Amino acid sequence: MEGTEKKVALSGIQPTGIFTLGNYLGAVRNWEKLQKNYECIFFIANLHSLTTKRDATILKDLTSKIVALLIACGIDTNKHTLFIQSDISYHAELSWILQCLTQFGELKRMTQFKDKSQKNSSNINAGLFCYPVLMAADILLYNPDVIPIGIDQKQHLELTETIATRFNNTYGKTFKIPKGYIPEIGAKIMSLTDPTKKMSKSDENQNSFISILDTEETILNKFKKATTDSDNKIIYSEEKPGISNLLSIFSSFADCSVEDAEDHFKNKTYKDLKFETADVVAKNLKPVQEKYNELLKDRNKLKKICEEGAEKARAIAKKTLDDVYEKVGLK
Ligand code: AQP
Repeated sequence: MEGTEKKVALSGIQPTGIFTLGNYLGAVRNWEKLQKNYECIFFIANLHSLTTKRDATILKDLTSKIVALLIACGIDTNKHTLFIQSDISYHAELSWILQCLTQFGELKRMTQFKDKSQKNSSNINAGLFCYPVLMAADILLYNPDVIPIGIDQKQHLELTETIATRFNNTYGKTFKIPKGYIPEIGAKIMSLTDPTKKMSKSDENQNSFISILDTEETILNKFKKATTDSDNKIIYSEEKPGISNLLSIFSSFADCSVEDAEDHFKNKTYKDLKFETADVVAKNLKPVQEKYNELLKDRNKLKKICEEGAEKARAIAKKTLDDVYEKVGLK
């Protein structure tokens, strides 16, 4: 019935590694919650992951592992759409058209491009530079209402808004201007070893992140080694990035506010904070890990789920791209 349709939420994750607590708290956990009130479209952004050098077999393997992990984290593929980006060639096609509407200077300003080229100075490729335009295409193909993201993607989403507005102004109203949905807590989980940097799944230092599949023992060991500071006050403050990060993680999993977490640790030590955070993280991840191990036993089924998802998504994307082709004069 017209007017009663659910709004659409869309988000993606790169298969660059088993995802971390950062990806989970900043994105995936919110995806799970959004399913109640939105029609959701989720995808594995495997085209994006080619911006860094990788082994084809590993990429393929990680892609199905991420599918299993998302389902284990509560993505309901019976009700919502999950697909693999490269199964729909329209993403790359729209990306090209949008690149022709994006300025070099706009892409040069992207902080993620600057960070990633600094981290990987021997492979600053054009794909890495144009990544935000492919992201704009990923979004605009589906005209979603809301995009759940971590703070690190905010600048890219703003660029999507700019490109969409420019396209609409040039060729007539085509794209809905998407809105970001950034969680209050967990929007930016920081590295455990350097809490001034965000936690990333492709960080070479394994101790800097908690992987969703880490064992209880590994989780505890990583938290034990987490960088803190030299006083002993458990408070959330910009001057205490390590402690603030642990408090964010604790409160996200203990389902309380950061203030409640500060109160809980008022007369306790850094050691208590580390041990209790490790404990609540491990307890919450255990059921996800069990479900993941079960799901991974049937990779054909995972493949079928993604094929069905791609079929649904392709129909929406085709409609948008046909409209775009007509508007720009390609059809
Ligand atoms: N540390 C983080 N805190 C909160 N949210 C985060 N996200 C990523 N890191 C954090 C959010 O996770 C979603 C999926 O991210 P992605 O895999 O598509 O790309 P990314 O942002 O580049 O994530 P990584 O882990 O840092 O990957 P690599 O190491 O491959 O570059 C996004 O919504 C993101 O905001």
